[in-house]
Amino acid sequence: MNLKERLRKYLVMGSVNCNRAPEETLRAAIKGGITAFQYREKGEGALQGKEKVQLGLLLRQICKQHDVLFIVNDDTDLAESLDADGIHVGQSDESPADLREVFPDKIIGLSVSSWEEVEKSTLAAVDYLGAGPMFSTNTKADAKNPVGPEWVRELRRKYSSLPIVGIGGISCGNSKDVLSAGADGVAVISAVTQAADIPRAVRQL
Ligand code: TZP
Ligand code: MG
Repeated sequence: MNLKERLRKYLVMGSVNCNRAPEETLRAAIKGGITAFQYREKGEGALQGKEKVQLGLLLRQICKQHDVLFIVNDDTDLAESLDADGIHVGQSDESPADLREVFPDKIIGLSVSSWEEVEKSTLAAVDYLGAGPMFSTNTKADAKNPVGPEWVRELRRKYSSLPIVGIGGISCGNSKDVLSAGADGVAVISAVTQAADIPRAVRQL
């Protein structure tokens, strides 16, 4: 599978997003067919220090067993110690150019929500873009305003071959709008973590 295919169904989560054990949520999502996972241990009540690493090791191991791509949000030390396949950063995190120096071989993902953000980023150091928020979301407290699938369409027009995933407020009902705008995949938190039937939700994305 190439990177675009591996980003088709991308679950993002940490312990605070789960209403059951995170490893059970991840296993159920894998059963449904996720292709990528991002460990994003963030927000109020998030695990810290050793506990954050412990849970990361467990989730990392599960992804390895099932050949699911394992990406770490933001934290370079954690990406290193979990032997992650990649790291995902936002606009106020370490820059992709600096990350590329430290991680010549890891996948680097960058969130972008406007042309201004694209222009100030070194896209040559980026393997895929996270475009969003697509729709309104309650999951991320400091989420920017929704930019809609039109943002994916604009990015795709300019970057014909760069892998792009939509993120933010994506559900089983609206994921097709993101994909038909040109995204290679959809990244979701609540559509999967809060689903009554997780494998079914993943199949419908
Ligand atoms: N980045 C932009 S929106 C968002 C992140 C991490 C939250 C996505 O969560 P949900 O529940 O899929 O809207
Ligand atoms: Mg960040």
